[in-house]
Amino acid sequence: MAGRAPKATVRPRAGAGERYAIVVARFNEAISKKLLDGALESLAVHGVGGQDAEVHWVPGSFELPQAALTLAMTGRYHAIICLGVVIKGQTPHFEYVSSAAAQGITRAALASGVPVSFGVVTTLTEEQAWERAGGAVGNRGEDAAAAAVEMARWMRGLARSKGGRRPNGSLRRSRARRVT
Ligand code: DLZ
Repeated sequence: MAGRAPKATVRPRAGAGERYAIVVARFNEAISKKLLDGALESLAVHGVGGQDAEVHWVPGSFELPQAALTLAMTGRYHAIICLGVVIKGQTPHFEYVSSAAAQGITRAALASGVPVSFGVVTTLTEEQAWERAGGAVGNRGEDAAAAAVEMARWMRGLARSKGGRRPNGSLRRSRARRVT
């Protein structure tokens, strides 16, 4: 399908020892839950069991960056997955919330050195949001989880190839504590 990444090949125990945190915004909860279902299914496809995926709910997408950065800085996770649904209303709130989420999530990743993926659906209508939460256009939660896994594994590989010993894959200058 256009615009969608090819599915990863599943290797047994591919996700052994990896831990992920999923932060989900409760605003537009019925749709957010579908994104969460997609993210958990994607992690399972990539060999990450349910016990290695911790789910944290926050009030809205505006709160995603702070939660993501806080979780990343614990050093417990190989990547963080952010999920939310921002639907354009009658006020400029849409722009504030969606741009705060996008910029904040970017900053959380760069400040912590831990991959933080962007699974926030931003749409003009509720129908468009449903289409991107397991409907005709796919599931952005699934895509965000796959991106988090890919980045986490790329960073771990890079750390190993450079002789680093950081199990969460973070680079030497990262401010995040180690995964134990
Ligand atoms: C207030 C608000 C509005 C109007 N719209 C959304 C939305 O479409 N999606 C979303 O995730 N959150 C929304 N919020 C809530 C804000 O994200 C935030 O939780 C509140 O402004 C409190 O900080």
